Amino acid sequence: MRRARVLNFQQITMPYLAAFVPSNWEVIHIDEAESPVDIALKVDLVGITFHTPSAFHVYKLAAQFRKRAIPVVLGGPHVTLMPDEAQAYADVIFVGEAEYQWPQFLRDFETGKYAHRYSANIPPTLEDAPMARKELFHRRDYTAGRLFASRGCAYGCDFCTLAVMYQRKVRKRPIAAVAAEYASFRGKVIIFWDDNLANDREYAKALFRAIEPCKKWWSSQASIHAGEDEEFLELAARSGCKQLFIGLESISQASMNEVHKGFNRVETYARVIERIHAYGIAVQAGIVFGFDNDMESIFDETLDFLEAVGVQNATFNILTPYPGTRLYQRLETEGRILTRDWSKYNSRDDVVFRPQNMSPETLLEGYRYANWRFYSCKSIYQRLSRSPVGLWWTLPLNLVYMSAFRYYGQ
Ligand code: B12
Repeated sequence: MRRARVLNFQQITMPYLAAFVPSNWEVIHIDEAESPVDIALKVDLVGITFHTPSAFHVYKLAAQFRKRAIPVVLGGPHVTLMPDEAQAYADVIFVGEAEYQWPQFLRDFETGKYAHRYSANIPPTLEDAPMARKELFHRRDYTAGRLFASRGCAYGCDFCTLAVMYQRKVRKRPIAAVAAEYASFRGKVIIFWDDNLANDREYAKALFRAIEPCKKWWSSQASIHAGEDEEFLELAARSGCKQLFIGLESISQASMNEVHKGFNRVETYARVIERIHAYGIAVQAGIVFGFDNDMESIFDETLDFLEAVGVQNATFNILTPYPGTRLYQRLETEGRILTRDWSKYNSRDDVVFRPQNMSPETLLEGYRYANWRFYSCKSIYQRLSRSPVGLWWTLPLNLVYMSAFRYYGQ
């Protein structure tokens, strides 16, 4: 289940998997962030994708369908990370990427004989990746343009599940196919659900040239390397890039080194952000609190920095040791995992491990304080006057977040 937030993002996993389903099958797509699941649905097969925080909820949902003898197929990040656990709650599980095995399973299902586990031993090429089926999007006007060009990340940071899920193998779709999907959305605002669009900057530059004529606006996640390449930024800006989500993670170099993300050089952050702004691109900083090297002062230090450089948006997270990651293994060995209630692995409302230099309560309070301070009138004024890039949309968005944090606690 995805809790509805201020910005309710279009889910593409199931509309994408639906594109592999034979045309004589009828597909119903329910996104729980939009509407509840009717467990009395008359269907032959149920497929569910989910992240770790939704695991227990999904297991209960699966049980309700299975009670009615409807087979349930589970896949997605949590299943890939915890296959043996998920297997107990499903008729079939998909471990890893499904491009090769999903069509095979659908054929097997039609014959009535199928395996209980399909594992992606070879990472799929994505050469023939189809477009997600838009008629299954919850925004039927297709203004919510969401797609991916590449998959995977070349880096192996301890806290990130990607290195485990994709073994650091970056794959790319053909540029013409991505550009065609990009152009096919009626709306103007597009998000690339890529893990790191700066993985292969030459590929990204060719993509930017191909999508420029569409005159749409887009945003994506990218590592800090995006801001070190002037040509990347220039072509990105020309093709309509309005914001880059940059995984800064921490303003403490010791913290970055500790989790093997030492390629983030804290002393370059201000310069990189300034350079991205110079191309008219806003920065959304991804920040994580709770590393072993974080002291209680980290919250104010981080906010002082974000305000001084004029970052337009930020996503704060509480460090969360997702199962399967090196971080999880280390904290488990050190006896510091406080709970295995996956619903608490949400990075926002709960601290699931014992931090080194503060109590779990201080970490949670510090995280809340960061959101509260970042989305306060004073901070918004300070940041957006320091760097008024895209003020016409960054200001309203900041105000929406401000009211959300104040009135809805999001
Ligand atoms: C888009 C996205 C989101 C979106 C939308 C989520 C969605 N379901 O569409 C939003 C912003 C809501 C989101 C939220 C969160 N996300 Co997220 N998200 C992503 C992202 C960037 C892309 C997912 C995507 O659409 N990929 C494209 C589709 C086509 O690929 P796919 O989903 O991987 O599916 C493939 C296979 O996994 C498989 N498959 C998947 N599901 C199923 C189901 C069946 C039945 C079958 C057969 C196959 C199958 O088949 C597909 C084709 O190969 C991924 C990174 C990634 N590469 O996965 C992170 C990622 C999945 N998210 C992550 C995290 C941590 C979160 C949050 C906890 C963050 C937070 N602090 O709030 C929340 C959790 C939300 C919740 N309550 O569940 C982690 C996963 C951690 C985990 N253990 O679950 C990832 C891997 C990012 C990372 N760097 O670690 N996320």
